[in-house]
Amino acid sequence: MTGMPVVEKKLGVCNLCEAICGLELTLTDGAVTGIRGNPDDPLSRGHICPKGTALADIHADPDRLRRPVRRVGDTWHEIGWDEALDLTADGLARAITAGGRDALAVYLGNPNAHSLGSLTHGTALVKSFRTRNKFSATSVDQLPHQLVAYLMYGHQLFLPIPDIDRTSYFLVLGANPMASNGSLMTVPDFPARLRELDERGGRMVVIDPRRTETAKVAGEHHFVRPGTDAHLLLAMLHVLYDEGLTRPPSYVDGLDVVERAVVSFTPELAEQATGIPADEIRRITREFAAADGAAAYGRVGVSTHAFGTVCQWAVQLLNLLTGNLDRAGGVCFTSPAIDAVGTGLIGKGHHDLWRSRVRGLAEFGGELPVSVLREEIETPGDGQVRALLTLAGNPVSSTPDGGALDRALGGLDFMAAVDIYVNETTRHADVILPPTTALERDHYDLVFHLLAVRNTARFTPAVLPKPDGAMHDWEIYREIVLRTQKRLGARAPLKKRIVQRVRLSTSPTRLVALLLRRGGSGVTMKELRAHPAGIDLGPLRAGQLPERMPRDRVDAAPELVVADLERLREAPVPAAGELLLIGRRHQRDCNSWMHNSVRLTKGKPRHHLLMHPDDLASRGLADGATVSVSSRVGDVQVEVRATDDMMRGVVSLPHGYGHRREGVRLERAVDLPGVSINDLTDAALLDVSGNAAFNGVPVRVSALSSTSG
Ligand SMILES: Nc1nc2c(c(=O)[nH]1)N[C@H]1C(S)=C(S)[C@@H](COP(=O)(O)OP(=O)(O)OC[C@H]3O[C@@H](n4cnc5c(=O)[nH]c(N)nc54)[C@H](O)[C@@H]3O)O[C@H]1N2
Ligand SMILES: Nc1nc2c(c(=O)[nH]1)N[C@H]1C(S)=C(S)[C@@H](COP(=O)(O)OP(=O)(O)OC[C@H]3O[C@@H](n4cnc5c(=O)[nH]c(N)nc54)[C@H](O)[C@@H]3O)O[C@H]1N2
Ligand code: SF4
Ligand SMILES: [Mo]
Repeated sequence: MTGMPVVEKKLGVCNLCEAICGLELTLTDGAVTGIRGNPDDPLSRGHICPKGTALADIHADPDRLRRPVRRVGDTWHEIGWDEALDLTADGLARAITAGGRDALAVYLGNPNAHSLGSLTHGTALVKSFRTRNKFSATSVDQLPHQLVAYLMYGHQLFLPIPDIDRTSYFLVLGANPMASNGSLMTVPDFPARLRELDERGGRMVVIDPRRTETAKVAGEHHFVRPGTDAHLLLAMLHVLYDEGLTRPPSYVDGLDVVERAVVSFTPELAEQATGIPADEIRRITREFAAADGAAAYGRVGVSTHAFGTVCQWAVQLLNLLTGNLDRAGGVCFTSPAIDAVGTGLIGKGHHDLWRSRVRGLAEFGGELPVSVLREEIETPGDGQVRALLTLAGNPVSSTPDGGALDRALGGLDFMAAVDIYVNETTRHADVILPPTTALERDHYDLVFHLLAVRNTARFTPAVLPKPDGAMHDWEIYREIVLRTQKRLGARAPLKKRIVQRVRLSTSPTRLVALLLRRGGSGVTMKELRAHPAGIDLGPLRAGQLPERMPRDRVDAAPELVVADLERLREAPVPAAGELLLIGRRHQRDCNSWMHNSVRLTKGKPRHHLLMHPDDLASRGLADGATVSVSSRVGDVQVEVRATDDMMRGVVSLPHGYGHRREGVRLERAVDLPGVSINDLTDAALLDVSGNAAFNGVPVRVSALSSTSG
């Protein structure tokens, strides 16, 4: 049949990172032939990055799973959904029956936060297992933020967001929004907002061991020795008290404790630890305090390090003590159309209700630190993990000492994965259940509106129809719950089971409509459908505290955090010859899983170990050489690139590389050069919250087949 191609335009949304950009897609005869940013989106205002365009590649990728697969030895066989779901339920139920509830571990990966269906149905799935061995990307990411918000404000996600559109002083520690587009700060068009900040006469100051893309466009950048930011932040608090610059609000307890705690953390001590001159620390503090609206913000660089919790606490205090909490141009709380925090949809959190079996690490919000997963699998005894279910996660690539976890997964009795690829982790599964992908499902963002720099709401119906014989993630989750429970014998009363079945069978979209009605913001599903680009609800609101707080008063001095200052005081300085390893993100990488896209991986390679020329020279190494990098737990060989963008004594590798493991079915990715940084990171290096300390890992770099450091 011949004829003119049918060309349509449809609005979509990118779910790859926290920026949640609005998209305009061109479909030609039903296939995606173009993607651009939607200029009418009130939050993203037309912004898009190269990954947004690559959304079409996921959909078209021949390596993406479209039917469930079952592994028999080393070969994969496509099977039907019924068989796959039964296999999964059989395997999970068998493990639970044999070893008890805790014999099953669950890992929820990053994309769960970006899928409406996972958010509405994933919690119910995980809860239904009642296992203590619940893990997620939280403990390799933002756990310190959640713990601090819980301890200080009374809710794990009651987090103030930088009011970047009105601030005049933006202090950024350990974040690279020019590449990442923001995190715990949904800020889709960061470059444009930064330009506006500059035009207002404002200033961005960046603290980072690497002169990053963000540092290069900042008014000021300071190198900092990895893992030492807590010293800088505490010295800033010290200066505030010392120079009488504090003006805290009245609804705060514990400030006397804070004042005493920071006395000994002088700028001079901070200079020794961080490498930033004491006078500079004093100047930055005075300028921050004097600014007409200042916002301090610390992200992955200061969350995933040994003092992540102290850092996030000190960031909160810096804002609070200078009167910038809940202030226009400071940091504010969002007012989303569905307030998942205020309505209790997301629980306030709890801490240390139980501990991990082997190492005795505390849970937070029902999750254990994923750094203990390997030992829980390998250590025999009551409660040993014998089966694993991963939901959109790739912990072999993304958690510390992934190499050891990789080996441990091979020894499980059973593993199932809800995932769209056979990758470093899922290659160990007995069965993989692939859900529909982002373009095929409805979306409303329950998480990232909550964390955005502007209040907006947007509902996006699926761009493409659900293919025949496909299942949405929430439908897969429902089936796993129901089928596993059936095998375990129905213990709950009939009425309860009926309620559960109805709840699990209610679609995410229907739930969003109900939540909107309950939310009282005035925004309805009907209105959202009539305005598919999104509805603007205005700038962040100031002056909402203490009324909106989860509890009456802020606790400025949680015991757990204050006690951790002792460990900071005693933290060792790097040994001679030792370098400190940090991570990095590139605008065209997406954690561990978008490397099968030609569009994102062509061009100049970017997997290198970055190192200062002096550090290369002192080891007799040449720019471009393949070097050996070793840590306490492992070693890798990788090409090195000399750059004075690195601080001396610090080296950097990107995470999410190194796909060359046997059995991975990602044709393009496995050919990509690079190694996994997490073959070097150490599951023993942790923050007090249990969060992984990826940054500041001591390593030695040497010529190949040489032992000198
Ligand atoms: N050294 C070091 N390690 C790090 C970091 C670092 O900075 N340095 N960053 C950490 C951070 S912040 C994070 S969030 C974690 C992320 O690490 P993970 O939580 O493991 O998540 P991803 O690496 O994004 O892997 C996503 C997985 O989901 C699958 N997937 C993609 N889309 C879908 C979908 O729609 N449905 C389903 N079911 N599956 C899907 C992919 O195939 C892949 O297996 O990594 C952490 N690891
Ligand atoms: N393009 C792209 N965007 C992403 C992602 C991606 O993989 N690719 N991942 C998404 C996810 S899951 C997340 S959580 C966010 C993360 O968002 P960001 O936190 O903005 O991301 P990073 O680029 O990891 O920034 C961490 C920075 O900390 C620095 N750093 C390392 N150690 C230290 C230290 O000890 N002190 C200080 N001060 N700095 C340090 C690093 O050099 C780096 O520049 O990005 C999201 N967006
Ligand atoms: S910044 Fe890029 S990856 Fe992130 S939501 Fe926007 S288009 Fe997607
Ligand atoms: Mo993350």
